[in-house]
Amino acid sequence: MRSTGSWYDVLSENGNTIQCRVRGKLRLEGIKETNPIAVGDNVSFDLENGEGIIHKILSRENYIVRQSVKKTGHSHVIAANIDQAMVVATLILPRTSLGFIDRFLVAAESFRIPQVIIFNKKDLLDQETLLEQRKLIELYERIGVRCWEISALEEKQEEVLSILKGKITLLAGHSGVGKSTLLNKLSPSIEQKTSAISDYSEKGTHTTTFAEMFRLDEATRIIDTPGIKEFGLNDMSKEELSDYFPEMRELRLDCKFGSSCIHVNEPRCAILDAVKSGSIATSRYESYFSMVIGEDNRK
Ligand SMILES: Nc1nc2c(ncn2[C@@H]2O[C@H](COP(=O)(O)OP(=O)(O)OP(=O)(O)O)[C@@H](O)[C@H]2O)c(=O)[nH]1
Ligand SMILES: [Mg+2]
Ligand SMILES: [Zn+2]
Repeated sequence: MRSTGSWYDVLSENGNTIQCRVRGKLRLEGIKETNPIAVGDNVSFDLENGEGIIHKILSRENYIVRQSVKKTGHSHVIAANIDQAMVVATLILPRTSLGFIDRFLVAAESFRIPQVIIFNKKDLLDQETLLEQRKLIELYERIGVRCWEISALEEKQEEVLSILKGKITLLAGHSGVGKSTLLNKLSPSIEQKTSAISDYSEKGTHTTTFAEMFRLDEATRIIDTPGIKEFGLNDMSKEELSDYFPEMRELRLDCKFGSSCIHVNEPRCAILDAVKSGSIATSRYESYFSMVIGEDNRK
């Protein structure tokens, strides 16, 4: 359910929360990560004098990683075994870039985790920015991402609750977009700390410092996470990246170079043609391009 350093709060099968530690080395094959156990992981443990000793992490159905602050090639698993991934974005205070949203969507799409975008702080938008937001919603809904515009300051969050019902949802986004504020509105028993955006940088102040899973009801769980700057794209080749852009997935079969086309400057590339004709949004292609040529993604 949560980890604060070397201790883990684990929800046991009979519904109790057990404080657990890891003894010795625990490694999940093939994953280079800074944290061995993430929120959402299923573990098995033994009880010794009232405390749990974790000896095994069960294999993960999926996970979302963020890039480690130090570029060591290591990644930090934000959460594992989720049913849907929800990114909270804001057009102002702070402004979330489309590149950030698209990276998050790709990270989730690579495991076929359904995605939701919550555009928050609607109350702060002027008419022009509201129109810009509506266009974005149209763009993302066209590619199969559910979108909502909300103000987390409002008491009733029925629409958000209906999306969450019965699922384990990861809540992610930059610091200060209102993740914890929203969570507090979803359930009266949740009391996550929130704090104002810094006047100076217009950025959040990293109020939430570790990921934690909360229970809205028996079947509904939501994971609040600390604000992040960038998502990592793990183990992804340049050739497969366009598979995780739903609007490119089918089209790429028509590229002259077939599956080896990375849609950058190849002749008779179906993706480049679609960008030219406007059927693929320029902003989406720009995100794709920066991911495919960026060195940050690959070790
Ligand atoms: N005007 C307005 N302010 C909001 C809204 N949602 C959140 N805020 C404010 O934004 C600030 C940051 O909110 P938090 O909930 O702490 O943000 P967070 O995403 O949890 O940030 P981290 O924990 O640092 O990742 C707080 O001052 C909130 O009151 C909204 O819909 N409208
Ligand atoms: Mg928070
Ligand atoms: Zn191509």
